[in-house]
Parts: sequence; C-alpha cells; structure tokens
Amino acid sequence: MSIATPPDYRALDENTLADYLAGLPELAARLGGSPADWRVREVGDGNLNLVFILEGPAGDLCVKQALPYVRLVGESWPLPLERAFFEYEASVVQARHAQPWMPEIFHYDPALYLIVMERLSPHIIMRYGTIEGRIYPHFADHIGEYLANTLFFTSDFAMPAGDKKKLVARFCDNTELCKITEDLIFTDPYRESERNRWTSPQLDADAAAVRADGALKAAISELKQRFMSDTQALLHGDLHTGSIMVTEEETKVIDPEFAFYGPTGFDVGKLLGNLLLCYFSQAGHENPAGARDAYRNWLLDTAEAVWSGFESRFLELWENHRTGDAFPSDLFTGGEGERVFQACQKRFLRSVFVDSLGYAGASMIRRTLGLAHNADMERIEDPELRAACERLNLRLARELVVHRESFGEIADVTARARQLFEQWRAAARG
Ligand code: SR1
Ligand code: MG
Repeated sequence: MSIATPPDYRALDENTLADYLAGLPELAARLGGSPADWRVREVGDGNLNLVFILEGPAGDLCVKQALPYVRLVGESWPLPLERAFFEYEASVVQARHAQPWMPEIFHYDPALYLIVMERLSPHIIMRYGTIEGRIYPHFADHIGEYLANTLFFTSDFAMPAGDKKKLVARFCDNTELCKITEDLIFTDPYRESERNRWTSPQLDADAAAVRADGALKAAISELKQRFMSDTQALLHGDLHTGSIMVTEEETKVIDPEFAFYGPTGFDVGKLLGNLLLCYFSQAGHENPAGARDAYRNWLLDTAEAVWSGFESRFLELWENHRTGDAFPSDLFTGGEGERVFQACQKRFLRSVFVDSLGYAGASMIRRTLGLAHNADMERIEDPELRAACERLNLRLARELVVHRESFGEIADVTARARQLFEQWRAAARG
C-alpha cells in the first residue's frame, strides 16, 4: 500500500538529517563544528516514530520525526503525520505549566513533521530503569506536580470558558491517535482481533475469559465513552513509563503526541497502571526469588505517592488559582460557602480517583492481551513465569475496572496488589 504524504515531506535518515540541520544555523551552532563532525544515530525504539540523536563538538540534540505509518506494524497501517503538530502544540501549552519536567523544544518543521528538542542525557527511559530495579527517589513528587499542573491549568477550573473551548477545538483533530487508544485500549482486548497477542498457550483461557466477561465489557465501555466525550483537561494521552525519562535527580516527560482533551483520570490512571504492571513483573526479573522485595515496596509506595502528590497539588492549585469559569468564587462565600466548596472539591477528586483506577486497569489489560506490550513483561524469558506475572496483573486490572468504585483510597489498591502477589508466592512455594 502506498502512502500519500505532503509534497515537501520526506523521511530523513542519518545522512540527510545532518544536511537538514546544517541549513538551520542556530541549531547547527548548538552542535558546533561542521556536519562532518557530527555523529548521528537513529535510536527510536517506540511504536510510531523516528528518533535521532546528534552529537557535535559543542553539544547535542534530539530530533523526532513522524513517519506516515505505525512503525511497530509497518506501511500497512497508515497514520497521519499531523501527530507531530499535536505533539508540538501540546509541548508548548504544557511547558507553560510544567517546564522543569519537559525537554526544551527548539524547532518545529511543519513540512517534515519534525521536532528538534533538547537531548536528555544521562537520562534513560524510566521503564528500563524499573526493569533493572532502580529507585528514583524524586519521581513521585515530580510527576505528581507535572500531572496536577498540566491537568489543572488546562481545565475549566483555571481557564476562562472561551479560551478553554478554543484549546479543546485545537486538539479535536487528533482523531487518529485517539482512535488508536479507543481501539487498542478499550476495544480490541475484549473481542477477537488479529492485532491481539498474549503469552500463548499459557494465557489462552484468560484471554477468552476476558472476551466473555460481560461485567468487564460494560465497565470498559463506560470508560471508553468517558474518554471519548469528557473534555476535562488537556491530556498527555500516553503517559506510561516509556514516555518518561529519568535520572535519580530529574524527571522529564516526553512524547505528548496523543494529546487531546479528555478525562483527568486518564493520564493519572495510565501511569498508575504501568507502575502496578511493573510491580507484578518484578518476579520475572529477580534472582534469587525475593531479591526484589524492597523494590516491590518502592513501586507500591511510589504509586501511592503519585496519587497523593497529584491530589494535594491539584487541591492547592484549586485553592490559589480560581481563575476559570467553573466553580466561581463568588458562589461560595462565607463559612457555609467554604464548606460547600470543599465538599465539591472532595467529590471531584473522588471522581478523578475512581476514573484513574478504571484507566489504570484498562492499561494493564491492553498491555497483556492487546497489540502493544511492555518490556516489563516481554523481557521475562520463561513463558510460564511471564504468564504467572501477567495473570496477577490481569486479576488486579479486572478489579480496578469493574469495581473501581469500591476502592476507598490508593492504599486499598496497593494492599490488594500486595495480597495477590503474596498469595501467588505462597502457593508457588507450596
Ligand atoms: C500502534 S501504537 C501502540 C501504542 O504505542 C503508544 O505508546 C500508545 O500507547 C499506543 O497505544
Ligand atoms: Mg510514545
């Protein structure tokens, strides 16, 4: 299948990228020397795009270019190049509120659908760190603040209604990327689909049980409908541990190409789901068994701290930046008004919590039964052990999706994760 692209578009490679950057004096100066001195490597390991690192005598850069198809699958799955535009636009909007937690953007090329940004070094993709059992002591604080800032300041709590609606309209066209989420997260794992895959034959019965589970399909469809129709805040849209780069000291969120206006709990939940999946994967990476006990605790503590950090920062912002048209201050004056307002805040944060658990569970299921899996599980070589980890992940995920209302607080979620793992471990030890 041939793919139509705009006349000026061409996918760059390691040679043509150097020529391209040589024509942009400010960026070329960041690298220093001349193109012959630059080392260019294509390093993309994500599902969609080309990613290059350029190193010169004076400095380095990262270049991300959209391909007109899904890289993971190939040219048989065309994908609009415009996702680079949405990534750039989201980066600009989010950077106003979350600059310390995002790479600096230097250049956007609307013809090549290409973004030039700060090269993050020595940062690594967080997922590879957590697979190795590395601790990131400031991660929860940083990401809780990133989530609260980006989600609060793009909402009706902070923005005048007209401004917010214009922003909703700007991101409305990111339909194909939303469709990927709608299909791959909320639909395919619950039906027969050629795109689905799982650890087989070990999980064949588990996958069939998911497809036959009426309560689960009802709950995931509710979450999908909310995702499609609720324009609460500008979301990153794909906030998993593969979209975050870290050192022990720093946290940087990358790749907001799935950005659009959706339910606040989607970003929070996707991240929580990835931390929980990572928790269940640890048994596949430890040697001897039990060696990662402390690390498992850190992962669950981190999941708790992400939620509580997000919640407290969001409330703090809501107290101090009541600049939007939702919940206008003059409706809630005096002691009684304050009490009513606090009850409203509590109800809203509770609804975000419940949504987050549902989206966490949805993410955990899609990474086990859908098209795109996580290295956390994929790197477990023994299929029996991998399937055991994945089965635990599926069990908690189902509870989070179907019974999301029944969890009172985040500690209930982590306690349940711990209980499922300990029961499995006790049974495995005999
Ligand atoms: C076909 S793209 C598969 C997945 O990769 C991205 O990271 C998103 O999570 C998407 O669902
Ligand atoms: Mg990505």
